[in-house]
Amino acid sequence: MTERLERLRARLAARELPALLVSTPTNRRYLSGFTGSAGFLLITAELALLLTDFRYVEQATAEAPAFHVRQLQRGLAKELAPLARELGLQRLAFEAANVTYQQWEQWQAAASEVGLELVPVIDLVEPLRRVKDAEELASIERAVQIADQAVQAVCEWLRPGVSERAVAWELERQMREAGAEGMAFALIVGSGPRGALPHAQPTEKPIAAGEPVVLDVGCVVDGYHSDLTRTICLGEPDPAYLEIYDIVLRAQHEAEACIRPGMTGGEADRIARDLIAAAGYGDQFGHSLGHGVGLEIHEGPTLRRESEDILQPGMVFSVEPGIYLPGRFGVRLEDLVVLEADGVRVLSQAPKAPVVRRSG
Ligand SMILES: [Mn+2]
Repeated sequence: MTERLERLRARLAARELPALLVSTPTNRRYLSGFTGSAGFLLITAELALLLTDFRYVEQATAEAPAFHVRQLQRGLAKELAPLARELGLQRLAFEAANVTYQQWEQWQAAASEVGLELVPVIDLVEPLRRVKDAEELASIERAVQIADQAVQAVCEWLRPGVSERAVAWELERQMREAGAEGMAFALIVGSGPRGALPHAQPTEKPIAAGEPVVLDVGCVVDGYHSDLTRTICLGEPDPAYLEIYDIVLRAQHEAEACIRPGMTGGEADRIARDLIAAAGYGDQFGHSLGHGVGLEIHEGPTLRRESEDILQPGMVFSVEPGIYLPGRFGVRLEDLVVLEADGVRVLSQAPKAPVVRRSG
């Protein structure tokens, strides 16, 4: 944590910002270790304060040893002016992407009382989070493993006639029982034509034999997320499905084989996109190739057409090409990978097979 704080201070100094108020929960956790749901960090070149309410003082003190914990009695808006006066703050940067308009109005009123200038900033902490350290990677790998095992178990358990919601619940149950502290997002189960909706929420629709099913699952371990998509079919598939599956699989393989450190997210995206376009389905791959995963399910870097994010060793991101045929079906395959010096290492180990055939 101390090292993270020092890297942040270097960024503050480079932008000539004397102090930063951190209000984004994931940034607060990343910088301090504090896992509670409420509180702010106030960081200057010398100070590291964690401001939280009565509920969290003891927890914050234990979890964030690099920070001096202070109890907020009346809420930050009311305590900002005296705090700024006490600390002699003249300029305070705040995270523009994580403040409500109402909060900003209240802070602004308090700041003007004491001549404090509030400076909106974006992407000050987030870039630090892109490259994972060994401990973060271990948590992600555990979350990946739990999702892999759940998908594998559910593929063995699944029978025609089971509803999408029952499948989602079984996936969730498996992951919870394997130690997940939560789901990474509302799990996606889309069967038949519903698989053409990239973010289909599970319904009571029963899954029929021969229908492609998109399963997009993930869980949380130590605050870190996993994200895994497999497309399966019970029983006899439509030949069109197998053809599409093969294109998506080749696009994913190609991207995983060719992504290198130093590429931009846009260049990585293009590897898969060009292959899918050449097969005639460019317009049916309407989302990005991937996204960073960590304390948030979607974070930097972004692997989309126009992304100029430079891919660096230690980054963890998804590689998830898909083709969606409205009214018919969809196919998406998603792995989580970690970028290493010579290319990606694929973390996801759930089998990739277009057809799950039942023997009975
Ligand atoms: Mn994803």
